[in-house]
Amino acid sequence: MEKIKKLKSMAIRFNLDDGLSPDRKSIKRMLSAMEGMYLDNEKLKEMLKDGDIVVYEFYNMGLPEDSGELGFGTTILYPGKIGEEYYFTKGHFHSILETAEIYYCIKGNGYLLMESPEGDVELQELKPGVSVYVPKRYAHRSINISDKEPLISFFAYRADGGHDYKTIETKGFRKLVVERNGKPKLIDNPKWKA
Ligand code: M6P
Ligand code: ZN
Repeated sequence: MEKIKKLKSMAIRFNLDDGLSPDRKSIKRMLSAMEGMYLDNEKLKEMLKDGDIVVYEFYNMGLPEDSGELGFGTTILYPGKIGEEYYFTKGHFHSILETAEIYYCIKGNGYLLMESPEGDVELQELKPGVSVYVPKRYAHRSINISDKEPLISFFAYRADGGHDYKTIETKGFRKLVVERNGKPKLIDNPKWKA
């Protein structure tokens, strides 16, 4: 009889002010890891000359990646722009496409951009106290539209859902959120490859 591995409960602290946890190490996504994802890649490379930057950081609790578990943690997306494009997370489909995700915004102001393989696009505003449901099948990317505050959200998804970056890395999202006349604007991605 296989010995059932007893899982222990755990209490993890996420600071409401900066979203960081004193109990776990965050995974940092550097600007150098975002090459080719922004419209103005020349600008990105120019910015890198002054040194690499943490664009966002998030947590993985390292729980067993099975359908009965949940992946959860915070994402802290720092303020900034590359050309007219606000900082964003890479964005991904789940490797098990039919798995959803929830976000709960703790601080800042931004958007959650979502798109299905069939081309449906959904945009939801993220601000403190707002929880957003990401339906299964939808790729999702957070976008920080503040010029001074980090966008901090708590998330949870099925632990075996996985992350498929390939599609987004090669094709990008169909839509982008850029700053025009000082305001966020949803535009078609001129570089989107069908
Ligand atoms: C959210 C969640 C995580 C994801 C993180 C970083 O917090 O969806 O699963 O890893 O954002 O985004 P990405 O994986 O697209 O870089
Ligand atoms: Zn996800």
